[in-house]
Amino acid sequence: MTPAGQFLAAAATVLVGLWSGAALAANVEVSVRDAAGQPVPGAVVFLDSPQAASAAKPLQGAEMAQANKTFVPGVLVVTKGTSVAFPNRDTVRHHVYSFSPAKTFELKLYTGTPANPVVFDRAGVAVLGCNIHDQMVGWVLVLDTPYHGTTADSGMVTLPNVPPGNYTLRTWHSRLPPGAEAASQPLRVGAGGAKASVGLRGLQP
Ligand SMILES: [Cu+2]
Repeated sequence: MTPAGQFLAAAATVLVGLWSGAALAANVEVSVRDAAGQPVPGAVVFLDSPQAASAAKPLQGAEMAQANKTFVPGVLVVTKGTSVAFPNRDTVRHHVYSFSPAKTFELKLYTGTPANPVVFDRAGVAVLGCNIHDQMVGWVLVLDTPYHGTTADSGMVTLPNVPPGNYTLRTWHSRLPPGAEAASQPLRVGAGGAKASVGLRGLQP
């Protein structure tokens, strides 16, 4: 190849790099409504694809606290492989457990923060309870994608920095029946992003 040809080839490589890189990542706007057409706040919306799975990294500093005999936050969203701390901010002891296939574990009667965090290494939903306080319930949603968000009171959420591609758009809510799959629909994201509407059925009161 001539020097000029080498230069052109290098320039083309740079252009291809820009074209396929994050420069084109765009917003995905999702609106979630229930069977009656009302906005659904607190729905977790996420985009799955092989590319998304390879881009997912464990989160740092995740925690599911207990305060005033409730789990805080009630719903914790993490990516696969994330270590979650379970600090008890109450003076009473808690005994946290999950029997869910996504993560089965037990933190026996404790105060303060247990020495070992719990590693959530499978995608899915872990439902948390406390042996002492039956009313306590919490959820850890473990995802295999970095592209996720939770709807606001308007039922809307914007997922930023999503690369173009074909995804499965999934929507989960803690008011779906226990063990229910997240709702799913295909979504194509173009260079200018995408907008999607989700109708979430079967929500419990
Ligand atoms: Cu408790």
